[in-house]
Amino acid sequence: MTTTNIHLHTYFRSSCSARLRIALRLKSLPYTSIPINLLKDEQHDPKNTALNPSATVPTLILTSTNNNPATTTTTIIPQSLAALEYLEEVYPDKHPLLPPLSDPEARATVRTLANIIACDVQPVTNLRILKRVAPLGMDRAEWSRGLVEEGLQAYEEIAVKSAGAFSVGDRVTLADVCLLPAVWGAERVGVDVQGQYPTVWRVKEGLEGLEAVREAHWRNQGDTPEEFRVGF
Ligand SMILES: N[C@@H](CCC(=O)N[C@@H](CS)C(=O)NCC(=O)O)C(=O)O
Repeated sequence: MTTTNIHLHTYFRSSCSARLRIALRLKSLPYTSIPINLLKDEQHDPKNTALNPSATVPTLILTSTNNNPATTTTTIIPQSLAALEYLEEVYPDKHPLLPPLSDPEARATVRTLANIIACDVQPVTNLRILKRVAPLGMDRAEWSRGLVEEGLQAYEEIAVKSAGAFSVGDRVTLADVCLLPAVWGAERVGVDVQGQYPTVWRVKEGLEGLEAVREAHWRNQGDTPEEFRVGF
């Protein structure tokens, strides 16, 4: 019998890490967290960059063994969307996070929404970008706020047509998995999510009611400092 152990390089406040934490919990896949402290620059430590040449989190590591150690295989995925798609392909029946293949339009909508967050918003509001704009006299929160608002506006305009209980229909999808951590980030920089994006807000409220999401919440991680554990 083959056993797979899963490790996740993660930082409690990293939205990209939270995507994986939520997906792993929804799929009931146990994993071990390896904290990488971005504020201590541990993402640039050779122990991290050996696995993640982009010097980021998350990194998903899957080690599969059967009774013969010579056949142990290790899969290392240092990009969150690739890791989410991998989990979907390898564990499609465990809480599917994409609509069925028979509905390519809904699958495209899920990927469109996920990409708004993962390709349009997160890269330009990432820590390494904030470090570069700060010396130019730009306020970090203000920089992020405008970019997050543009992204959530685009998300809202699509989701208002596609949403049921969640962003696309009534099941949690990869779109939601990307959205929720982005909303947590938006709240941190003072975006009025509830007032400006009613569909996004309703979906966020539904997601936060799920046990798997509570377990994956940024306030509820092993590396979350005590002062942020409010409510958990
Ligand atoms: N495209 C990458 C982005 C990863 C990324 O930027 N992660 C952030 C945390 S959400 C990070 O590690 N930032 C560290 C830095 O900017 O130095 C992914 O989706 O995995």
